Amino acid sequence: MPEIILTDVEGFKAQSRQLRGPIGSELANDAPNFSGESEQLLKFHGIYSQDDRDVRRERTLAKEPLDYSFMIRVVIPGGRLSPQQWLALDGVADTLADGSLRLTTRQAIQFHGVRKGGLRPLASELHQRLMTSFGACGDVVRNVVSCPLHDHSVSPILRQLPERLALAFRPNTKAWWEVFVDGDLAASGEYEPERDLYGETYLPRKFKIGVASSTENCIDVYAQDLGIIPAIHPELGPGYHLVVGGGLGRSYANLDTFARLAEPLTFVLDDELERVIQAVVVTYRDLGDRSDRRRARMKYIVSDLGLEQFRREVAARLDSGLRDPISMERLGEADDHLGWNELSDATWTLGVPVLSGRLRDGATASPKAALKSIAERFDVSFTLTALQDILITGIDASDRSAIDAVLAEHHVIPVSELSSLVRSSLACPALPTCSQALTESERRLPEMIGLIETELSDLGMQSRPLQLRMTGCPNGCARPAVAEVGIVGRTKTTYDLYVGGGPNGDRLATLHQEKVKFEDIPGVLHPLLKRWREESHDDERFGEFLARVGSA
Ligand code: SRM
Ligand code: SF4
Repeated sequence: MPEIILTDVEGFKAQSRQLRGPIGSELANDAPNFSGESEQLLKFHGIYSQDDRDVRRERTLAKEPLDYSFMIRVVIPGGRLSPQQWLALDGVADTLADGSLRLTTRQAIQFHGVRKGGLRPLASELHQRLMTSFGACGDVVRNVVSCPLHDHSVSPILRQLPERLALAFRPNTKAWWEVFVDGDLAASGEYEPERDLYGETYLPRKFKIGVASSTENCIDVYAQDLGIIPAIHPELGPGYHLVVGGGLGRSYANLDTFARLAEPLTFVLDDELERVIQAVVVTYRDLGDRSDRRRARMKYIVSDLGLEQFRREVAARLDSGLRDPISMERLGEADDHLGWNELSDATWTLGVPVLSGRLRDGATASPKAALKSIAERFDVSFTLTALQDILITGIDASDRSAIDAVLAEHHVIPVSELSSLVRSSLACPALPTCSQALTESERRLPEMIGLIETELSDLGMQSRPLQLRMTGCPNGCARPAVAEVGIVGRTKTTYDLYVGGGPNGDRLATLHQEKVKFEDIPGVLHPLLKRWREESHDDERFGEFLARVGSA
């Protein structure tokens, strides 16, 4: 057997005293950044070291230090926030970050541009409002995503599931609290043991859980390491389908990496849920590749072993065996939950679109100020969606017109006036913050939308819905691998164009053309769009059409 050489990160975790490492002492020094070891451990605390990539080259040439800052990601199970929490996050964006709140594709919030000196004040703000950034990143169970509109009154169990799972799979370590909130405790030198689920070296990599609706797929449940879909067993009654082995990241540097959709593992009853998920996580902890972080995700175990052998591994870690999966209905197209919706408890929700999830006030509209005013004046809550938008929830019918008026005063465009492309598009942050970006995404999304809309309108197809997702590299953070049109950064000036996924999220898009220049993308799409116009059935979606006829 060849010797397995573990990655450096495995060594950092093992010697970190439950994720403390040198972070505390480096926080106190004057440097604007941290050592490589601390940078890796900081991820577990939801903190990414970044530098402004717009000025990286000129600073390097001038032999000046890079412009370091930090991205902080806040864990928000199911995306649910009280108005007090929203106001605290809104304030932090202005006082400690770059003035924006970045709603993510996993119902979390990111702050960008935070300086080293702001890390502890920011953690204190979160702590005071019962929030944390711990576990938002790192090799642990990540923020649990969930369909935001599991009906309040009909399904309190589903509503509570993200929080319940977040608690069930949270690491024991108090390192975040100790390092960032109450530094004095660090002096005691005593550390709580980590729970067996994680051990001293935690998981091989991140682990993502998502709870879908039973009818539609707004969270992309098949892109999760473990997806949960509410269902009814013909004999046993209500429970959940569990699907495993999804993940969309790929790496050009490792051709053994690929996007993959989750497959059915089993059906579980509600009181079996944590136990079975724990067995899956333990299987991953034991069998995941700790010698190559690019191939360390659970999807590669499922793929390498095959689903049946993976099921046997999970069953061996359960004392009760694993029930066979039952047949599954196809989930419907993702509902973006935007606009006004009445729930069965007679409250209303208003879904407010946020392009690329970047909430900031600008010259033409001030959506951030509008949401702040709504949080201050009305008895409402907030729920972030996995499609980078925000819902105002728990609205009394009598407040509807006043809330519409606040949004109008701040020039927030009503959802009825948005094109389908604007409504459905997602883009990852990419440049200038993301260290892995090969090229632009969020900053050039409006331009790309404009180009494709012109193309659609020239073909007389502006009213046909089309789903667009764009990323600055193949890690796939805006999930382009399951989109109808996925634009994936390849080099500084080119993108790979994927087509044929769709809003049901159950089909991978296929590579249509490699290394296309930004401005050439609409032209490359043109023949496909034209065929769609000429050969599709009535309301056939672009992705369904291409899956039927092929994109060659
Ligand atoms: Fe992601 C890494 C942003 C959802 C796959 N992702 C990153 C980093 C932290 C870059 C880095 O490692 O230095 C990005 C931070 C950029 C910045 O400046 O803010 C980043 N990912 C995001 C967000 C903010 C994109 C967004 O537009 O909202 C999403 C935050 C989610 C959250 O709240 O937790 C985000 N990332 C995703 C998703 C989608 C999902 O989970 O539904 C994926 C694809 C699904 C999957 O995991 O396979 C995804 N991100 C990755 C990967 C590839 C992992 C792999 O399997 O190889 C990386 C690279 C890595 O981890 O080293 C990555
Ligand atoms: Fe960065 Fe790539 Fe993720 Fe975009 S897809 S945020 S460029 S890691």
